[in-house]
Amino acid sequence: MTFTPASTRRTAIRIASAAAIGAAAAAAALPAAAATAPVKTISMRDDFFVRAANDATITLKKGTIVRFANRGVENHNATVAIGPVKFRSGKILPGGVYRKQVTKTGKYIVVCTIHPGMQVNLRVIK
Ligand SMILES: [Cu+2]
Repeated sequence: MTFTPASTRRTAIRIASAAAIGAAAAAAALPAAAATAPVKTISMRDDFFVRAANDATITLKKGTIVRFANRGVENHNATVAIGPVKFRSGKILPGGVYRKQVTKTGKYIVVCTIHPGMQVNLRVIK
């Protein structure tokens, strides 16, 4: 299949439009109050949650939107094993992101149920 320069241009415009629509849909999915909320990205690799070596617990302010970003090549998930609010991401594909706004203070132990030992501890403070 060959592309003329004109069809290549159209394709590029379509892709840009789809990206804009996707971003708008993602923004609409979050509550209005979340628009100004702080965001903390926690990367997931094969097979661990990325955190500073000397930081056993990641401390977050209540209201923070946590982005669990799968930067590995395997599927992962973020599931609260122990915590004041239970949430489970479901399968996060490589390159995928799961967002969760933490609205209750306390200690959360978040695991990936696919990989035993894959865990991150969160402390949510006022
Ligand atoms: Cu995993």
